[in-house]
Amino acid sequence: MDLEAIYENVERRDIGSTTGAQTLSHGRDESKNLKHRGSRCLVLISVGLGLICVLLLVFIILLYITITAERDLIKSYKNTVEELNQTINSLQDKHTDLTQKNLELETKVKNLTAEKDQLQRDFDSLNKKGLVNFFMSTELKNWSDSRQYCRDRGADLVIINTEEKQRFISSVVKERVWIGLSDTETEGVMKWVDNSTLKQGFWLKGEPNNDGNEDCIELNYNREKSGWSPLNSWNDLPCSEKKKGICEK
Ligand SMILES: [Ca+2]
Ligand SMILES: [Ca+2]
Repeated sequence: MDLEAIYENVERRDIGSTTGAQTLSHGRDESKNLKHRGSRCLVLISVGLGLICVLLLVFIILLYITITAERDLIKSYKNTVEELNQTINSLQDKHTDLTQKNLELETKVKNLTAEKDQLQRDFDSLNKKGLVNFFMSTELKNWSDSRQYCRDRGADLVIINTEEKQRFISSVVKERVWIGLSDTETEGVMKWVDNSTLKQGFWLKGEPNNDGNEDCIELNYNREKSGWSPLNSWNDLPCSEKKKGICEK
């Protein structure tokens, strides 16, 4: 081998050695670039996932708020409906009560109308016979003052000398009232205000009993009283007791 060939070989080896080193350095740079790109991708993916998580969280919170608000609204509607139902039920009960009371009142009105009609017939019947000219005093007074009340009005306490009159007055009065009978002059001798003596009495059972000192006569309206009947309703009482009186013109 000559010298020129040797030099040529050496140059080639140098050139080959330099090219290999450059190739190695270039490979290292690319690897670094790849790693760098990978890190960026991971960061971007992480940020993207984080954003998605935040958005999901916001969405869930908004959904929860919406559902809670709707649930409260439904609850409120439900309460309102229940209150309305209670009010309707209460009104229905009141309506039923009022209907019942109305029916009862109608029945009472019918009964009172029938009673009034009957009294009117009795009144007309008595009027035809000249038996009616009664009125009741308006104040509670003792027997003498009640009599004076009647006399001041051109009348006197009533004289009841027939069953028909007794029945009529018993059916009219709604409280205990004085009649024109007493035994103030002589105990046990009953006299009417026209000074005539009693011939037929319509006494309650056990009366007159002059219990203590009872000289003035009342007509007791109380139908619940033992032994009471339209023809058994008189009682003697102390004349100082205060009652209304039945006057007769
Ligand atoms: Ca007496
Ligand atoms: Ca008595």
